[in-house]
Amino acid sequence: MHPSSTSRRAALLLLASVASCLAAGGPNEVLWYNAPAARWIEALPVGNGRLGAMIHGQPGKERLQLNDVTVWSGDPQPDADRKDAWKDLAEVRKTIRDGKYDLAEKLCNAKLSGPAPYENSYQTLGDLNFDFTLPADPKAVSGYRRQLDVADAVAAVSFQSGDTRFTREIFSSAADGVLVQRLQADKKGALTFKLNLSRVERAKTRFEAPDTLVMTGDTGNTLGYEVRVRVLAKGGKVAAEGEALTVSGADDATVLLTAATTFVLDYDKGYKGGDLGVAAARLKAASAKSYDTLKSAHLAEYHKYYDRVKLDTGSGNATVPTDERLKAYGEGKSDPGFAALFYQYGRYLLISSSRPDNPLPSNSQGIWGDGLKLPWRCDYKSNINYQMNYWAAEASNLGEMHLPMLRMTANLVKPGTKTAQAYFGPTTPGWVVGYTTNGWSWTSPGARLSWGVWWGGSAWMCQHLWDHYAYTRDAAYLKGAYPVLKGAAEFWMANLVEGTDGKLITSPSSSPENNFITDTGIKSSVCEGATMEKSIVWDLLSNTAQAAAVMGNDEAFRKKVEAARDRIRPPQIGKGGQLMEWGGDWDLNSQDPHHRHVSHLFALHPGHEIGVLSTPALAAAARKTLELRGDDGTGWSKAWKINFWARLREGDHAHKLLSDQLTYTTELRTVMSGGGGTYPNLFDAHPPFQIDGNFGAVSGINEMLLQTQERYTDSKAPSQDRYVIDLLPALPSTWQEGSVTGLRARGGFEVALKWKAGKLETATIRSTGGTAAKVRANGKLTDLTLKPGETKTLKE
Ligand code: FUC
Repeated sequence: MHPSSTSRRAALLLLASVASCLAAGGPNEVLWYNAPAARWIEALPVGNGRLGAMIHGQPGKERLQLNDVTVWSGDPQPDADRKDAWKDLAEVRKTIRDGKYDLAEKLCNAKLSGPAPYENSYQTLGDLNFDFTLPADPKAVSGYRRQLDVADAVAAVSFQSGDTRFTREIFSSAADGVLVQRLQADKKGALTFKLNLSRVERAKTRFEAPDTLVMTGDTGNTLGYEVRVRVLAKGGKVAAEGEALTVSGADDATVLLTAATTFVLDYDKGYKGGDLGVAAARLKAASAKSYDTLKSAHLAEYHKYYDRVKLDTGSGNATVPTDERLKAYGEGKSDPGFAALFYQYGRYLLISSSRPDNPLPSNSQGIWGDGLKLPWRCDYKSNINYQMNYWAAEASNLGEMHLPMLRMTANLVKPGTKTAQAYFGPTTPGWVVGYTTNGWSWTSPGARLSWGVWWGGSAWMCQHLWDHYAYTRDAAYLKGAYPVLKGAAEFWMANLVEGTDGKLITSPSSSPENNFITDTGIKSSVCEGATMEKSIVWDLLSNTAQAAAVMGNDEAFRKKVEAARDRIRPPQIGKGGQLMEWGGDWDLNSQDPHHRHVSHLFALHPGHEIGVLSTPALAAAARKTLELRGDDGTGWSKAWKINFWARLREGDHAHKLLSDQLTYTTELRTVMSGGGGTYPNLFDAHPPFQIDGNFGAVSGINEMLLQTQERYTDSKAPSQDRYVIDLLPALPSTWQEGSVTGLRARGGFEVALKWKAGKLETATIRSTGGTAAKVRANGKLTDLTLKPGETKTLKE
């Protein structure tokens, strides 16, 4: 029977009032749904950087899937390099120089690859399972709402069962190191449930007290973990029954969960030594605080980061549930506000998976992996994915969230030194990392081409080390980071080879995961002078030289670095007008012209060697390449293309890619081309779930609104790095009116912008340490000088 219109109205009013009392965020800061998550890709993530949970919001049997960023299987593999591989390097290089690319590929696979199995994976920490006794059949609940308020980092579930309304609120607090869930009902004594902790393997549970369950276990020889959960109930009874903790007839209950592992990010200690006692200490401390106290501390800590950026891209279709909103968006419904939600959700995900003191950075599923063997081991693939995770960190005013990535990069120096010497010779200076790394600081190459033998990882990671300085101007930080940059630069200065044109290139060199066919029909994935590695090395040497100039105490080295950089073969334009991917002009022969990697455009983004205004011919070639590659791809591939088109100053095309990415999908199978899309919980789909696409899209939106990669020399301070602050370089025409506050610019500035009728109206620039810049607004370039802390407003 249909409910009468008055009772339907009453139900809607109730829902609206529940919604408004639950949500503090604006309409474009809340993900909400009117049904529980039936699948993991519908569940909502919370995290305090390290400790995460996926919330399904099932009324009857709820599963909180748990994660800790350090839970890696297996053990470190310090001897995964091929011993004495360097002895074969000269032969491989000669084979390539002789044009025997197919043979060179075989040689690389046999002699320069990684011999060790690469099997360790990031893993789930386990599950916290609830079995609720409700007044009515759990399938027959009404007034259901499930939401994630990204402005507060609080998830909530609310529904009516029989005559009782139940509400749950969950957050993962960095302030207290605890996952907190409050369960409430609007009738006294209505809370009756059982809970237990479980993990698919290698776990034991025990009761510490009738209200406290403990799960301990390991993932191999190296990593041990401990999870503790305690229920603090008002009224009713709490008891231990078999494996489960039972609560009967409570008025209100708070469930606290803590975790600890033995992981420490320390190569010399073998990644062991973390104190499992932290879980008990945190649980005890949190148990002594009220729910309200825990929540206020969480809100204060989270708001400190989240509130720095506000984005308004226009009104939105926020009155429909988020999964329907996503579908409608894909079907073409105008919803400019949706971009702001996706943007702020991405910032939320970064804060929630990469707090400043995280022992490891956000991995390819952030911290939210469900299973023991996750896609691509859920590692830190350094041929795009690892770096993309952090593209948005600085510009989105979350520079501290970058720190775990910067620390892990520095920790790769020791193993990367061994790898450098094994593959490039015992006297080779510096350190190197290839296509990937993992929780155990893997630096070795992979088993074979077209992915495993590529050496651009470390130099690309170093771009992040430099950028943290470029945005923050933190001189003490730069002093610590400089030796890491210098080591990466020294490695490459010793290992660039002279091409037949006398220019410096890398060899053997590949272009991540792609291959080529020469004009004579040789198919291979290895040549000399492929574009990406040399563009990355150009970037590394530029940044290292600039770092040396700023520090002012390594002049002789700075000069050598600049001289080497200036000898690197510049990007080449091929016969199709495209930017050449390979050492030869073979792009047009490709059997896979729409390949998802667009590695050879590194110099356009995230590099700065190519720019529309600084190198128009190369930028036109990059544009041609993007046309040839097309807009298809995987999630991260589309996200990268948003950034590329923004750098080309074509906001509408950038926005088209963003819209393509915001296409509803539930595909879980691995799709390598023609994929992409967004899951109902707004996680990016490669498919499968890969969080790089979320972060890459945030970066793409930053690049539409503000670009600061263009450098210039300041005659008054030639040793300083100076940048052009480019306002609204790629504003899409659908965002006619809007504003943003709190974006960060290289050189030490914070920028707020307002635009109307697609044109900049005002820009407010505050110095966060920077004193000079050039500002480009509506095509005009002007000089800006500010004192530290000073603000100027520019009106058009
Ligand atoms: C690289 C990409 C894949 C995937 C994997 C994690 O190998 O080519 O598409 O993103 O990393």
